[in-house]
Amino acid sequence: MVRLQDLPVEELFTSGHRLCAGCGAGTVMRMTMKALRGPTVVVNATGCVEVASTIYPYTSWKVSWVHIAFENAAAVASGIEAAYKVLRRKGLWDKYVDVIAIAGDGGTFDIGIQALSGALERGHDFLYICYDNEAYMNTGIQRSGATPHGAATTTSPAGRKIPGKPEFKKDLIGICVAHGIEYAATASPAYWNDYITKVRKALEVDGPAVIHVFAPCPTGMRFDPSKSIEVARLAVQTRYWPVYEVERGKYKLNIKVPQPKPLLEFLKMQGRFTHLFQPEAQRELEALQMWVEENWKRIATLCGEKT
Ligand SMILES: Cc1ncc(C[n+]2csc(CCOP(=O)(O)OP(=O)(O)O)c2C)c(N)n1
Repeated sequence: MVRLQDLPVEELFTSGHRLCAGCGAGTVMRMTMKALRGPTVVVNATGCVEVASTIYPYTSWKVSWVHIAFENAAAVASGIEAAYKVLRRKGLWDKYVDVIAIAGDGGTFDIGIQALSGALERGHDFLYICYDNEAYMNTGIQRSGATPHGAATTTSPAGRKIPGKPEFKKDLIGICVAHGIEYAATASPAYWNDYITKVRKALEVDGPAVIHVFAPCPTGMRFDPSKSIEVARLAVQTRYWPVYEVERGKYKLNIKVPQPKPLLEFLKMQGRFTHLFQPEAQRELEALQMWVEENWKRIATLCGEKT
C-alpha cells in the first residue's frame, strides 16, 4: 500500500479544468496520475473528463494525451501499444511507454464494450480505467448499463410510468475477468491509497488490466458537491460498492465491511433516489436493497469470505 509521503508532489493532471465542483472523476484522474512509473500515453474517450479537461487551447494533462471517439478507447490504446512494440523490435525506440485508456461508464459498459473485449482478448499490454458516475453525465444524465436499479435519469425519469431505471447494473469486472486477463479491480476515491496502489499494480502487469472506479457526480446523482468523498466512502461502507481485485482469476476483498451502514444512508444523500422513499416505490427500494445484498454475497463468496 502506498503512503502519502511516497507520492510525487508534481501534478500531471492540473487544476484549471472545467469539471464541476466536487467531481469525483476529477479526483480520480489526479490520483491516477500520481501512480505513473514513467512515460505514459493517456487515451481518453469522449465524456466529462475529456470535454472538461481539454478545452482548446488549454489542457490539464501533462502527459501525452489523445482524444478518441466515444466507442473505441481500447482499440486506440491497442494500436498505440502495438506501435511502440514494433518500434522497439525494429530498434527505432528504446523506452517503455505505458498506455492508459480512460472512459466513463457509457463509453465502457455500453458503447465501448466490444472494443474493450477485443483488446482484452488480444492481450494488449495496457491499463483500462472506467470511471463510473453511473450515467451519461456530460450529455445530460441519460441512463447507462451502469446506472443502478431505481435511479432517476433523464431517460429513466421517475414518474407514473416507471419508478426510475427498471434494469440492474452490469457486472463489468465479471465480464473482463471472463476474458482471462491477469488483473482486474474495483476501487473508490475515498480509499485513495487502495486506488493508487492498484493503478501502479495494474501498470506493472504484462498484459491487459482493468480498473473500475466509482466516481460520484454531484450534478447527475444530485448531492451537495462538498459531499463527494463522503458519498464515495458510504458506497463502500454500505456494501453498495464492493472493493476487490482479481489477480489471475483469484478474487480478493480489499476493504472488508463487517458492520455495514444502512444502504438508506447512501441513497438518502442523492436526489436521484428521492422518489424511492415514497410508499408506492417501496418494492423498487427493496429490489435495490436485495440486489446490493446479493451482489455483496456473490463477491464475498468469490473472495472466499464468510458472508
Ligand atoms: C457514437 C456516439 N454516440 C453518442 C455520442 C454522444 N456522446 C458523447 S459523450 C456521451 C456520454 C458519455 O457518457 P460516459 O461515458 O458515461 O461519460 P460521462 O459523460 O458520464 O463522463 C455521449 C452520449 C458520441 N460522441 N458518439
